Amino acid sequence: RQAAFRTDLSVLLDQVGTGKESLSFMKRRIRRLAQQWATAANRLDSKLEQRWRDQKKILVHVGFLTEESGDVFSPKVLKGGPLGEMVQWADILTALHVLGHNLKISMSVKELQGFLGVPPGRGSCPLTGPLPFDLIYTDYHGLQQMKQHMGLSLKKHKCHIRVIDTFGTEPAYNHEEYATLHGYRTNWGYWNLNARQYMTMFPHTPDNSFMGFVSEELNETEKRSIQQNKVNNMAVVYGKEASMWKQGKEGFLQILHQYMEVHGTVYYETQRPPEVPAFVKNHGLLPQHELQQLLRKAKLFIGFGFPYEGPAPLEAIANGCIFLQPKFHPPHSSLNHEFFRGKPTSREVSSQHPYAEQYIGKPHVMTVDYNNSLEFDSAIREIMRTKVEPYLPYEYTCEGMLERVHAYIQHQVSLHGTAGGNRITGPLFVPLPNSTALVWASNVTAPVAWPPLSSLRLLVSQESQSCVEACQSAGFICDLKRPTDVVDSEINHILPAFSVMRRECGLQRDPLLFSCAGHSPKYRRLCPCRDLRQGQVALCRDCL
Ligand code: U2F
Repeated sequence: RQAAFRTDLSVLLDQVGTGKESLSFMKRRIRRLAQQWATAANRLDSKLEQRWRDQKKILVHVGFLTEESGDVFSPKVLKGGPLGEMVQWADILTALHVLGHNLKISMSVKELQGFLGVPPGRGSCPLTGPLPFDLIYTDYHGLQQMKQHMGLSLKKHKCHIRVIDTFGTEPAYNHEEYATLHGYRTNWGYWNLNARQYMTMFPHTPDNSFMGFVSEELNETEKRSIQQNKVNNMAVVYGKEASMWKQGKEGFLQILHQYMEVHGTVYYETQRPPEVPAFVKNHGLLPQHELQQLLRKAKLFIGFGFPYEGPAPLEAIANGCIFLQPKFHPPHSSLNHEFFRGKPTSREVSSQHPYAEQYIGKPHVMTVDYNNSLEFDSAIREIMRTKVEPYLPYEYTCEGMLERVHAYIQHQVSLHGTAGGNRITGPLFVPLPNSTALVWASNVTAPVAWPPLSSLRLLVSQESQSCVEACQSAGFICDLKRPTDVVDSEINHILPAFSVMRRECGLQRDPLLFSCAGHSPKYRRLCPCRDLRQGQVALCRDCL
């Protein structure tokens, strides 16, 4: 069946259910953004020019909100706890509904069993018949629950699963045997999925798919009125929980206070949290739409280093604030920071919000060393002098998210670990030049090609450089998932690469180990990169 765009969200709102603060939060968000989604649906509809879109049967099983996983998030919704995940799930549900798919939503193991056709009370009895869904969106908690309740058949149906995974999973952690042998085993990884099946909150690593979420887009009238009503000396602090204000913040808060009126939205029950200095005007935790109003007036949104990689900075920038954040030197990662420890990635987080730093940057984002009070002081003065317009990258608009999710659903059809997808044969790599250079693929065949091979560029990294960096520095994005011919027997997530000492090329023989992220001083990586759409990094130019 052909999928038809939907602009009425009432069926979706009923499906989400009631009885928990998390669900109420998600429904308030869905209602508030309904008009934006409808406009975006109409725009994408005409952009796609009647193209055929398959209607898919989709199950969304939100594992972290199930009682069976402990649901630690719901009780904290009104108390300053994490909301980023709920923002994202609300938007995923809306995108799937608006795109016109046949959606079932499960928030408990019982509902999951019901939808999968596993008889209740026979928990470990595997699903025997065919999978009644084309796609299942879940998270790591949900994956675990599905393993328990689908037993062996999970293996068979694995390619239909998409895992919403905030911070991402790198191939070396995902590959069970490799992770176990080489010290990459964590609580979360080792599911042996295709790394594209993990869908992240920001485009962290091209090894995974970027799912994202949305932020409100302003029309021209709203933009003008915001710019007229900006209060040049008003700052809002990023941090809704008192613990985010703890320790070592006094120095730069004092400097900030010399120039600006400081506002906060810190949750409190009866008394002002002692961590929040008296000069801060604390509004308490605000409903999302009231936070947007506050951000419309403020000139500066200032991060203290935590939470990492949340939605709020994008909302602030979209409402015309400048986002000031600390640079992390050395970068934070699972190797040196408690928060990331055990997460299946060794990605180096260079600041509180690397996406804001690397994809948006000045004048909307300033990333400075907070330990250097001169640098901090001059940043504040620069912010007060700088005029900025509200800005929202296309990939975080409703239309951008719909476009991306549409492309994934229609094109990412056979995501399984072993070969398939694009097959590249023949001499791919010409002799290595001393400097990084583009090398064109020749003798290429591609039975199934998405992204199309026209978007492919080959590139050689420097020693120690990953393919993420090598492709990025040439204005491309890494797209390392194309099985190449085997000439090497070593198992290593750095391959394909050129060994500097041995002066020889090694290609990757295990499709699950293709990793944009891998790097080593002993190797120069061979990096398939692809072109990208302006403001939509997940898609190549000819990918729609
Ligand atoms: C991130 O989670 P957080 O929930 O801490 O992320 P934030 O950027 O603070 O914001 C989430 C939403 O909270 C809303 C705001 C954002 O959309 O509009 N909000 C609000 O409604 N009222 C307020 O007073 C203040 C904010 C990240 F998203 C998670 O993935 C991480 O687990 C977490 C820890 O790094 O950080």
